[in-house]
Parts: sequence; structure tokens; C-alpha cells
Amino acid sequence: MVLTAEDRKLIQASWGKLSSEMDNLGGEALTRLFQAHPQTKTYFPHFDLSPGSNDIHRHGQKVFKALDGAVKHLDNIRGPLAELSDLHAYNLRVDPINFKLLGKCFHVTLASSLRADYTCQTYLAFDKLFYEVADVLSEKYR
Ligand code: HNI
Repeated sequence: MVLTAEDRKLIQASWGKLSSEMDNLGGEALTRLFQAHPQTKTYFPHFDLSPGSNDIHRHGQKVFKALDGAVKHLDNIRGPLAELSDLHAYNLRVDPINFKLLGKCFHVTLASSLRADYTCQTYLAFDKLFYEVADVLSEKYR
């Protein structure tokens, strides 16, 4: 699934509008993940997973920062995600289905922040991005 020039523009414009909320959006998406798909909590037995916990907040910031790296390199998201691709495949061994679930939770999070600005076209552009991120994070599994 290739991001068109228009997709990239929409993603980067939306990302710019989110800058004031950057610290919280990852945590919000993770909170949604753990609530909507409780089976994902099994990967975080060492975290306090109550909604809004410091663990979720801090981890959300790391995940968001990784996505930020991808958004800043839309022509080559493999570069910034390379280490995470190794980590998730070799060390964490997260079932790749969960990347799709987190992508859905990011859609809801972005939609609830951007409201009317989260148009169908913007949704589609982000859907392609999340698909690509999930693809990169899954490609080292054997
Ligand atoms: Ni993920 C650690 C990014 C999806 C389970 N993950 C990280 C880190 C980043 C990250 C960044 C921190 C690495 C470090 O400390 O060096 N994770 C991402 C991204 C996605 C993603 C960008 C998809 C968009 N991870 C998921 C999913 C799960 C997941 C869907 C499981 C449901 N990740 C983990 C676990 C850790 C982790 C578990 C280790 C947490 C810890 O600190 O112990």
C-alpha cells in the first residue's frame, strides 16, 4: 500500500495540529487498546494498566515518538523503525495481529482529537501508514 504525495501531505498536516497533545495521545491509544482488547494486556504483566496510569502514559510517549519518527520519514519508515522491528520480533514476540488492533485504537484517538478534520481522506492516509508500520514491525518474524 503506497502512500501518495497527497496522503503524506494529509498525515503531516494532521500531525502538526496534534503537537500540543503529543505527550498524551500514545497513552490514550494504549488505554483504548487495553480496554477494547483486554487480551493485549498479557504482554504487560509488569505494568500498572489501570486507565491513565504512569506506566501507560510513559509507554504511550515512547510509542508515539516511534510513530513521530515514521511520520518524519514517510519516504522510508523502515529506517527509523528498524530497531523496533527487531525488538518486537526477536525479543517481545508480540503476535502481529496486535499491531492492527493498536492501529484501530490510534484511529479512534486521532479522530477524537481532530474531529471534523479527520476526514475520510485523512483516515485513509493514516490507515495506510498504520498498515505499513505494522508490516515493518512484523517482517522479521520467523
Ligand atoms: Ni511496542 C516496547 C513501539 C505495538 C508490546 N514498543 C516498545 C517500545 C516502543 C514500541 C518505542 C520501547 C522500546 C524500548 O524501550 O527500546 N509498539 C511500538 C509501536 C507499535 C507497537 C510503534 C505499533 C504501532 N507493542 C505494540 C503492540 C504490543 C507491544 C501492539 C502488544 C500488544 N512494546 C510491547 C512491549 C514492549 C514494547 C511488551 C516492552 C515494554 C517494556 O518497557 O517492558
